[in-house]
Amino acid sequence: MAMRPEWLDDGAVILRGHATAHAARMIAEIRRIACLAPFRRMTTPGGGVMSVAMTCCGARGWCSDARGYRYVAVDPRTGQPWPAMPETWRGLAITAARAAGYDGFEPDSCLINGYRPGARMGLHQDRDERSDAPVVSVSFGLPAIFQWGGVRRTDPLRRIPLLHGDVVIWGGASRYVFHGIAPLRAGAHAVTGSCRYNLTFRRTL
Ligand code: MD3
Ligand code: FE
Repeated sequence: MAMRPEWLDDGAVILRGHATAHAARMIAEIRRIACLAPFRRMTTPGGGVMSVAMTCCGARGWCSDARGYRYVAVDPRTGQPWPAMPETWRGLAITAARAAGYDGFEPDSCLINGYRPGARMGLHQDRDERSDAPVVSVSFGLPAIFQWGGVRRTDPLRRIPLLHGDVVIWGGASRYVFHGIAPLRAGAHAVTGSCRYNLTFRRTL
């Protein structure tokens, strides 16, 4: 697989289209995972309901409810452990991290976000992981506008399109930047239909 890393910013690297060849298989695996751990829209501590639907695989999964945000080993919705992370997913995340200069990445969790038209993710930092290892993100389906700020909420935002197959590695100085996803525009994608998926590989401990 050809990899042409583009440096986005300190610590942030994008591999455009790196996952495209794996899309059909990975989307089938997302659907299989969702049979065991269904996509659900979580409640936030503020009492809202997220517009993005989520599920997880791996040793721990992210969850949000009235009590706050945390990683848990058992899916609160099913009472079962999260489905295993497919070995090929883990390999892709480790290889992408290495290409970005992060050797030894050992993801133990993958958060799977499902976006329908209109779904968005407000500006936030990812701070629920105990490790400061990088986060590797993989996008499939409809394009999204990624909003990328700085370490202060009020820092100016850049907008970068994330397209089907794009892989981004966020580490070092980029690990705790504020970021979000603008409301998804309606469309039809050949592989996912009217949907966008984003996978984020994380080290939670
Ligand atoms: C930069 N997901 O799940 S992926 C998230 O497309 C999340 O669903 C978005 O933000 C999505 O937390 C954006 C890009 C991304 C993911 C995690 C990051 C960028 C990041 C963590 C730290 C810094
Ligand atoms: Fe995030």
